Amino acid sequence: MPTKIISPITRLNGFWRIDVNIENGQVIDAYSSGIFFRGIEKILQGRDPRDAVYLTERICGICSTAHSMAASLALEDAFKIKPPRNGIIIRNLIFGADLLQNHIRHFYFLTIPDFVRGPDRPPFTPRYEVDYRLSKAESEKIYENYLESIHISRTAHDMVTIFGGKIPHNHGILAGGATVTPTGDNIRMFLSMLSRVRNFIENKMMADLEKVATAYEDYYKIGIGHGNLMAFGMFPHPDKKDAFYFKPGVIIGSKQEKLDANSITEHVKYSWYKNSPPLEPQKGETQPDTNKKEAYSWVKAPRYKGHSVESGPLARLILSGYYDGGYSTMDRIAARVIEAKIVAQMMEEWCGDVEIGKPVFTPYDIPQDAEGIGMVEAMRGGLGHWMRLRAGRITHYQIITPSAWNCSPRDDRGIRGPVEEALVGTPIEDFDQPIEVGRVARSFDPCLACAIHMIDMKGRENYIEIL
Ligand code: NFE
Repeated sequence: MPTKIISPITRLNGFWRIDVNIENGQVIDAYSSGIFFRGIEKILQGRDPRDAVYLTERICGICSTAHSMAASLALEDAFKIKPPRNGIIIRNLIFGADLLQNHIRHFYFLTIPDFVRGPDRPPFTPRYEVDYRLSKAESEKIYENYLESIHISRTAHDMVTIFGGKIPHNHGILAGGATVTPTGDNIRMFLSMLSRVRNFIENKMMADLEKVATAYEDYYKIGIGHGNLMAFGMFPHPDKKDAFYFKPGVIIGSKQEKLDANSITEHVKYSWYKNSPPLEPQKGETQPDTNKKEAYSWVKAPRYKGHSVESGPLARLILSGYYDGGYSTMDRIAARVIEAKIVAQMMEEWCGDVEIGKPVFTPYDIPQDAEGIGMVEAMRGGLGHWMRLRAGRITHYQIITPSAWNCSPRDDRGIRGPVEEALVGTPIEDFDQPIEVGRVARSFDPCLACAIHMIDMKGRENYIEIL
C-alpha cells in the first residue's frame, strides 16, 4: 500500500513522524510517532518537591507556565493549602498572557503558511506548490499581519514577565500562589500591553481567520476524528469554590459527562516502554524498552475510560458553551483564535478584580509523606501532574500532556489516537505534496517536546519533510 512517511513534521515543537497510507487519493490509515524520549519524570526522583515547578517548566518553552501551574497545584494538593484570592488571579493573568502568545504564534507562524502563499523566500520557501486559494492582495494583507504578529506575540510574552519575572520558565508561579504583589503600576502596565494585544486579535487575527475559513470551507468536513472531547478546567475562579472560567468535562460520542480524574489510564502496547497493563498515572511507570517490535512511538497512549479523546481549545470552547460548531480541522483553528479573543477580554476584567497590595502567597510546611495531583488546561489541552512524596522527597512523578492525548499511538485495543483518527479520510490531491496531512495534524497545535527527549535516528533515509 502506498505509504508516505513525513518526518520530522515541521512548524511544531519537537520531533514528530507521521506515516499515512494513501489509496485512491485519500488517507486510509495513519500512525503518529513521537521520536523523542522524555526523561523528566526520572530526573525528579529524589528531589525536593519544590523543584518540580521549575524543572517541569523546562519540558517546553511554549507552554512552560502551564507546567508551573500543574506542578504548583500538585504540591498544593499534597500540602493541603490554597493560594489567597490575589494569588489565583495573578496566576490566571500570567497563564493567560502565555496562552495569548501561544495562540497568536500558532495561528500566524505555524498555521498560516499551510493556507496562505507568503513571499517567495524563507521561511515561506521551500514549500508545496499546491492549493493556495487566497488572492495575491489577500495573501499580502495577511502577510503584513503575520509580520505584526511577531511583535504582538512578543508583547504577550513580555506581559508574563511583569508578574512572572521571566519567560519562558517564569518564576512567578509557585506552590502557595504567586511571587509578585499587584500594584497600581504593574497592573496599569499589564493592562496597556493587553489592550495592544487585544486590539490585534479582535481587528486583525479574527479577520484573517475569517478569510482562511471562507476560502477553505471544506476543512470544516476534514480531520474530524473520534468526536470525543475532554477538558480539565481552565482559569480557576478566585471567589467560587471548584469553579473555572472554562469548565471541565468530557464528551464521549455525543454524551457530555462530568470529568472523573480517576478514569485516566496510560496504555503502552505501541510505545517504547516496558509492557504493563493500562496504569493510572499515580501508579504509572517510565521504563524505556527500545526493542519492542510492535511499538512505534515514545508517546504513551492516555485514555479516558478507555476512550481516545481529543483535548485543546475546541474541547474547552464546546464544553463551556462558547462554540457550537463541529470537530474538524477548521473548527480547531477557529476555536484557538476565538479563545484568544475571549481570554483577552476576561483578562481585562481580572485586572480589575485584584486587590492592590494584598498578599499573593500562602506559606506552608512540607509534609514528609503525601500525594498530590495537579490538573490544568495547558494551551493545547488537559495537562496532569501526579506526584508522591516520601520522607519529604519526590519518589514518584508522572506527567500526561495534551499532546500525549492528541498525538498518542494506538492503545491496547488497537484504537487510534486522536490525530491518527482525524487523518483517516483526508483527501490527498498530490501524493508527492501531501499538504493536507500537515493542515490536519497542525490543527492540534502539537508539541512533541512536551509529549515525550531523545531522538532515534534509525531508518531516516526514507523520510520526507513537510515544509
Ligand atoms: Ni510543549 Fe504543552 C501545552 C503541555 S504539550 S506545549 O500546551 O503540557 O501539549
